[in-house]
Amino acid sequence: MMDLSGQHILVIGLGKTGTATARFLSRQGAIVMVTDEKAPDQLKGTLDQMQQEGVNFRFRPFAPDILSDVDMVVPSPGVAPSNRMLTEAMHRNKPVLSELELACRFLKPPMIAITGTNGKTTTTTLIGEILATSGKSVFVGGNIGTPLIGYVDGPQRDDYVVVEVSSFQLQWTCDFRPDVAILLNITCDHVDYHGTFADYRRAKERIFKNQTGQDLAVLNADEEYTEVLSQGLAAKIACFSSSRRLSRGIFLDGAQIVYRSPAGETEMYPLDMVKIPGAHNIENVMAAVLAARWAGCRRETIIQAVGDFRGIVHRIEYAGEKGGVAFYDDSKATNVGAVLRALETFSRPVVLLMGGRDKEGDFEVLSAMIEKRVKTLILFGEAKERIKALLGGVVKTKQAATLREAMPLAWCSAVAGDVVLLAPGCASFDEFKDYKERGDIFKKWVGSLS
Ligand code: UMA
Repeated sequence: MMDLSGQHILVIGLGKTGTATARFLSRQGAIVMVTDEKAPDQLKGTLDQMQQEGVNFRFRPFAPDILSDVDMVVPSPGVAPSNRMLTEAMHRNKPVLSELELACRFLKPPMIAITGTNGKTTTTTLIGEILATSGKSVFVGGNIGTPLIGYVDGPQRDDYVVVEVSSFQLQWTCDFRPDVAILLNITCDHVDYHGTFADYRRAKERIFKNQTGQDLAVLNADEEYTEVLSQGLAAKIACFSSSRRLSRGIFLDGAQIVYRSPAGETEMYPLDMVKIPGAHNIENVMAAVLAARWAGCRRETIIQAVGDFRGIVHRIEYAGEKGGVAFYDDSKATNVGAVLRALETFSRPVVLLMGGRDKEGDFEVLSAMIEKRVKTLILFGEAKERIKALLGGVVKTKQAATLREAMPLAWCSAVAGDVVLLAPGCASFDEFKDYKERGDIFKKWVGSLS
């Protein structure tokens, strides 16, 4: 454990992570400074709340000269590595630690960490459900909602912690070492933040960096990077595959999911226990089963918990039906890989709502799938012109300024038997607070139709 008392620590960003970090650091006796791009009057509610809670901190303006007084910097995940405060901190050789890194130095229970471009939230939640069904007490958090630093600030009495970790949180880790680390998949995302796809990928792969032979690394055998990556890992490796049989690990074989333990024993799980739609969800379930078996959960309990699991809100969520048209909310599809997965889920013609704030996604990757599944593409938001330039020639395309204006266009373009799918492939911030608000607006609109 690290002694933080008397250390001058700067927390950048006062969202969920920054406030939880400041609270923790203050209790540890650190001299806490906080800063945010926003002006103090915009943060008034947050600052008042922290004061009421007795957090001992000082607010400093967002300017590099405040770095001269600090021993360490803890950036919020949303602060990109190219941010001038962070480049200046690096320039001055100030240690930069993510909240995740700080938290893991104080964490007591064994940790299962999940990353990947898509499926993190589903897999994290499902592992939590399986462990709980098995009678184990568990904290589920991280990128999914409650930062890990908030957890280590408490009594830490659980048997396990299951954390969804993002590339943003992994970026500034050095000693972070999960007992089980799961990397579900990597496709293009967050290039605007990391700079390049290679940097994004390197950040994700940091999840395995400090693991030893006592730990477990869970990898997707169907990803081309897996073979090379696994050669460099110190951890025990367990793979999952939905396309081929494996001698160890877990794979899909017809109507069965087959698990082969490290000792070579075989266990069967019926595929129809999986109630959440889409081929990608079978992969998420397989990864979850590997983690659950590692934690000693029994096969029968796993089957029960997977069978009871109905998925995540805003993740290919059924939103209603009107005149034979089915509506699905996949507002959580904020990158191209997620849109691909959503489209793969449907065999019916799709009217696809796409757009929002561009994250420099490689939209052209969608071309073949859009040609195959989509009858009309409805584009909206800041990204609409770029998506139109890349995909407009593939299928019939319509445009609207905002999602709110695009939704009626989608309804007019659909006939009985079609699916209207909101899978924006972009961030929501040009029109909404977050993807949740975007999905809620969509579902409310669907509700108003029927
Ligand atoms: N800020 C700055 N400068 C910047 C960026 C942000 O001052 O350059 C300030 C903002 O003005 C704001 C605060 O920082 O006041 C917000 O910090 P933040 O964006 O890091 O958000 P948090 O509220 O701390 O939420 C973060 C995660 N957000 C991001 O990674 C962008 C949440 O994941 C996570 O649930 C939460 O910590 C708890 O762990 C959200 C997310 O979108 C869901 N994650 C990405 C994803 O899943 O794709 C990675």
